[in-house]
Amino acid sequence: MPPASAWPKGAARMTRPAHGEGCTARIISMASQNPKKPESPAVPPSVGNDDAVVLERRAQRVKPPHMFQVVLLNDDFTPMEFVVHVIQEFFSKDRETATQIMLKIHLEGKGICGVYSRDVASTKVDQVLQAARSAGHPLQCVSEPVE
Ligand code: TYC
Repeated sequence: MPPASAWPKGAARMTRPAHGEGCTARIISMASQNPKKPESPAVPPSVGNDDAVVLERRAQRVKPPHMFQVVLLNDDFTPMEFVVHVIQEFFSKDRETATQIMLKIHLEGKGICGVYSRDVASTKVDQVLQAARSAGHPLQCVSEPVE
Protein backbone atom coordinates (compact mmCIF):
# COMPACT_ATOMS: atom_id res chain seq x y z
CA MET A 1 0.00 0.00 0.00
CA PRO A 2 1.42 3.45 -0.84
CA PRO A 3 1.85 6.02 1.95
CA ALA A 4 -1.27 8.14 2.61
CA SER A 5 0.41 11.17 1.06
CA ALA A 6 0.68 9.33 -2.25
CA TRP A 7 -3.10 8.94 -2.59
CA PRO A 8 -4.87 11.43 -4.84
CA LYS A 9 -7.00 14.02 -3.09
CA GLY A 10 -10.60 12.78 -2.67
CA ALA A 11 -9.79 9.09 -2.97
CA ALA A 12 -10.85 6.53 -0.38
CA ARG A 13 -8.10 4.44 1.20
CA MET A 14 -8.77 0.75 1.37
CA THR A 15 -7.08 -2.13 3.14
CA ARG A 16 -7.19 -5.82 2.50
CA PRO A 17 -9.57 -7.63 4.90
CA ALA A 18 -8.01 -9.28 7.94
CA HIS A 19 -8.00 -13.05 7.94
CA GLY A 20 -11.58 -14.28 8.44
CA GLU A 21 -13.24 -11.02 7.37
CA GLY A 22 -15.96 -11.63 4.79
CA CYS A 23 -15.40 -8.74 2.42
CA THR A 24 -12.70 -8.21 -0.15
CA ALA A 25 -11.79 -4.70 1.01
CA ARG A 26 -12.82 -2.21 3.66
CA ILE A 27 -12.81 1.53 3.72
CA ILE A 28 -10.67 2.87 6.58
CA SER A 29 -10.88 6.55 5.80
CA MET A 30 -12.27 8.97 3.25
CA ALA A 31 -10.52 12.11 2.22
CA SER A 32 -12.77 14.83 3.52
CA GLN A 33 -14.12 17.65 1.44
CA ASN A 34 -16.66 20.11 2.73
CA PRO A 35 -20.15 19.03 1.57
CA LYS A 36 -21.51 21.16 -1.23
CA LYS A 37 -24.52 23.36 -0.55
CA PRO A 38 -27.47 22.03 -2.61
CA GLU A 39 -28.39 24.26 -5.51
CA SER A 40 -31.58 26.24 -5.11
CA PRO A 41 -34.50 25.07 -7.30
CA ALA A 42 -34.87 26.77 -10.69
CA VAL A 43 -38.37 27.99 -9.78
CA PRO A 44 -38.62 29.03 -6.13
CA PRO A 45 -41.84 27.89 -4.36
CA SER A 46 -44.44 30.65 -4.21
CA VAL A 47 -45.22 29.99 -0.55
CA GLY A 48 -42.65 29.33 2.18
CA ASN A 49 -40.47 26.30 2.10
CA ASP A 50 -41.29 24.53 5.36
CA ASP A 51 -42.92 21.11 5.64
CA ALA A 52 -46.08 22.24 7.40
CA VAL A 53 -47.11 24.39 4.45
CA VAL A 54 -46.54 21.56 1.97
CA LEU A 55 -48.59 19.13 4.07
CA GLU A 56 -51.47 21.56 4.30
CA ARG A 57 -51.49 22.10 0.53
CA ARG A 58 -51.56 18.32 -0.07
CA ALA A 59 -54.43 17.77 2.37
CA GLN A 60 -56.54 20.34 0.57
CA ARG A 61 -56.03 18.60 -2.77
CA VAL A 62 -57.66 15.32 -1.57
CA LYS A 63 -61.38 15.49 -2.29
CA PRO A 64 -63.84 13.40 -0.26
CA PRO A 65 -65.18 10.43 -2.27
CA HIS A 66 -68.39 10.97 -4.16
CA MET A 67 -71.34 9.39 -2.35
CA PHE A 68 -74.31 7.70 -4.02
CA GLN A 69 -77.91 7.50 -2.81
CA VAL A 70 -79.92 4.37 -3.46
CA VAL A 71 -83.46 5.23 -4.53
CA LEU A 72 -86.54 2.98 -4.77
CA LEU A 73 -89.20 3.90 -7.32
CA ASN A 74 -92.95 3.47 -6.93
CA ASP A 75 -95.02 1.15 -9.13
CA ASP A 76 -98.58 -0.10 -9.03
CA PHE A 77 -97.87 -3.80 -8.54
CA THR A 78 -95.16 -4.49 -5.94
CA PRO A 79 -96.88 -5.24 -2.60
CA MET A 80 -96.22 -2.71 0.17
CA GLU A 81 -95.20 -5.51 2.52
CA PHE A 82 -92.49 -6.67 0.10
CA VAL A 83 -91.06 -3.14 -0.16
CA VAL A 84 -90.95 -2.82 3.64
CA HIS A 85 -89.14 -6.16 3.82
CA VAL A 86 -86.59 -5.07 1.19
CA ILE A 87 -85.86 -1.80 2.98
CA GLN A 88 -85.38 -3.62 6.29
CA GLU A 89 -83.25 -6.34 4.79
CA PHE A 90 -80.90 -4.41 2.49
CA PHE A 91 -80.84 -0.99 4.12
CA SER A 92 -80.78 -2.09 7.77
CA LYS A 93 -83.83 -0.07 8.82
CA ASP A 94 -86.20 -1.05 11.61
CA ARG A 95 -89.78 -1.89 10.65
CA GLU A 96 -91.19 1.51 11.51
CA THR A 97 -88.57 3.47 9.54
CA ALA A 98 -88.90 1.05 6.59
CA THR A 99 -92.70 1.57 6.59
CA GLN A 100 -92.29 5.36 6.59
CA ILE A 101 -89.86 5.20 3.65
CA MET A 102 -92.18 2.84 1.73
CA LEU A 103 -95.17 5.18 2.26
CA LYS A 104 -93.13 8.18 1.12
CA ILE A 105 -92.21 6.30 -2.08
CA HIS A 106 -95.85 5.24 -2.55
CA LEU A 107 -97.09 8.83 -2.19
CA GLU A 108 -94.28 10.81 -3.82
CA GLY A 109 -93.04 8.38 -6.49
CA LYS A 110 -89.55 7.73 -5.11
CA GLY A 111 -87.51 7.75 -1.93
CA ILE A 112 -83.93 7.48 -0.68
CA CYS A 113 -83.18 4.29 1.25
CA GLY A 114 -79.51 4.97 2.04
CA VAL A 115 -76.28 6.76 1.00
CA TYR A 116 -73.07 4.80 0.28
CA SER A 117 -69.80 4.77 -1.64
CA ARG A 118 -70.18 4.02 -5.37
CA ASP A 119 -69.45 0.29 -5.10
CA VAL A 120 -71.63 -0.35 -2.07
CA ALA A 121 -74.54 1.57 -3.64
CA SER A 122 -74.20 -0.46 -6.83
CA THR A 123 -74.23 -3.71 -4.85
CA LYS A 124 -77.39 -2.63 -2.99
CA VAL A 125 -79.14 -1.93 -6.31
CA ASP A 126 -78.17 -5.37 -7.62
CA GLN A 127 -79.39 -7.07 -4.43
CA VAL A 128 -82.76 -5.30 -4.49
CA LEU A 129 -83.34 -6.01 -8.19
CA GLN A 130 -82.36 -9.66 -7.74
CA ALA A 131 -84.75 -10.07 -4.77
CA ALA A 132 -87.58 -8.33 -6.66
CA ARG A 133 -87.12 -10.43 -9.83
CA SER A 134 -86.93 -13.64 -7.82
CA ALA A 135 -90.23 -12.76 -6.15
CA GLY A 136 -91.80 -11.75 -9.50
CA HIS A 137 -92.23 -8.02 -8.69
CA PRO A 138 -91.41 -5.09 -11.00
CA LEU A 139 -89.83 -2.98 -8.23
CA GLN A 140 -87.22 -0.57 -9.61
CA CYS A 141 -84.11 0.62 -7.79
CA VAL A 142 -81.38 3.04 -8.94
CA SER A 143 -78.31 4.76 -7.49
CA GLU A 144 -77.44 8.39 -8.20
CA PRO A 145 -74.64 10.71 -7.10
CA VAL A 146 -75.45 12.91 -4.13
CA GLU A 147 -75.39 16.58 -5.23
N1 TYC B 1 -97.46 1.45 -4.89
C1 TYC B 1 -97.32 0.09 -4.40
C2 TYC B 1 -98.72 -0.45 -4.04
O1 TYC B 1 -99.66 0.30 -3.89
C3 TYC B 1 -96.41 -0.01 -3.20
C4 TYC B 1 -95.02 0.36 -3.50
C5 TYC B 1 -94.32 1.18 -2.63
C6 TYC B 1 -94.37 -0.16 -4.63
C7 TYC B 1 -93.01 1.53 -2.87
C8 TYC B 1 -93.04 0.19 -4.88
O2 TYC B 1 -91.06 1.34 -4.24
C9 TYC B 1 -92.39 1.00 -4.03
N2 TYC B 1 -98.79 -1.75 -3.87
